[in-house]
Amino acid sequence: MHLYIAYKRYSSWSLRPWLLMKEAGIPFEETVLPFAHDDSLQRLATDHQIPATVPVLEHEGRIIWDSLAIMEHLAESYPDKELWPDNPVLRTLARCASAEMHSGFVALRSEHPMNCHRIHPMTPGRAVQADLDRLAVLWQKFSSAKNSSEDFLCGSFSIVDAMFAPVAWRVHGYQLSISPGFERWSAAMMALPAMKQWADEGAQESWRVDATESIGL
Ligand SMILES: N[C@@H](CCC(=O)N[C@@H](CS)C(=O)NCC(=O)O)C(=O)O
Repeated sequence: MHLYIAYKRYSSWSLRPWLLMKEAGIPFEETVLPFAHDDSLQRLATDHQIPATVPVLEHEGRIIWDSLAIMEHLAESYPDKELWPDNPVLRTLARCASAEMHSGFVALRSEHPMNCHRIHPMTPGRAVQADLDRLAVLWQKFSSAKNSSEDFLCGSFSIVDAMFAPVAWRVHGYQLSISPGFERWSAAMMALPAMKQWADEGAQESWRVDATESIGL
């Protein structure tokens, strides 16, 4: 099992399956492809005739090239890990919210790119505020549906938490405000050993992407 990712400082899509596999205890090897600094991602894409984006998972001779497809593949490959919640109501909600994250929250994702090592408070614009308001509604939906005092969205950590993990870094880095429920979730996420490991390893990287480092200046 081999996961290709990009910068731990910046690559939000890479973080999702990496965090899921670490937290689930699925062993894997990893390679960082710094696509803004060399052509290693382009070469991987050409070799496999896939888009030049990360994450990419290589597993048992198969190539899976999209974050959500990778996490679905892992859920299917490791049923005992319960990567989606067992409860069907929560599972439906988790799938819908994960798909919504995958295709939505465009303003939040584009105006506040993930940067795990920069604190730069910003006032959200109208479109970003609408995304933050939507997150508060989603968190309330999970809170009403789950029967657990645990702070992850479905009680125990699952794919939907991994899907929203970069939002925890964005809210932290740009000092955005969502809701008390979101803050409890975010604190639980930040306390995960794998989130700390990701940030620590990102801090060791020397690559910088100026466009991301200068957001809000
Ligand atoms: N929808 C894709 C998005 C992947 C994506 O956009 N990844 C970014 C890194 S976070 C990327 O590879 N960008 C390459 C580039 O901009 O050249 C997924 O979910 O995997």
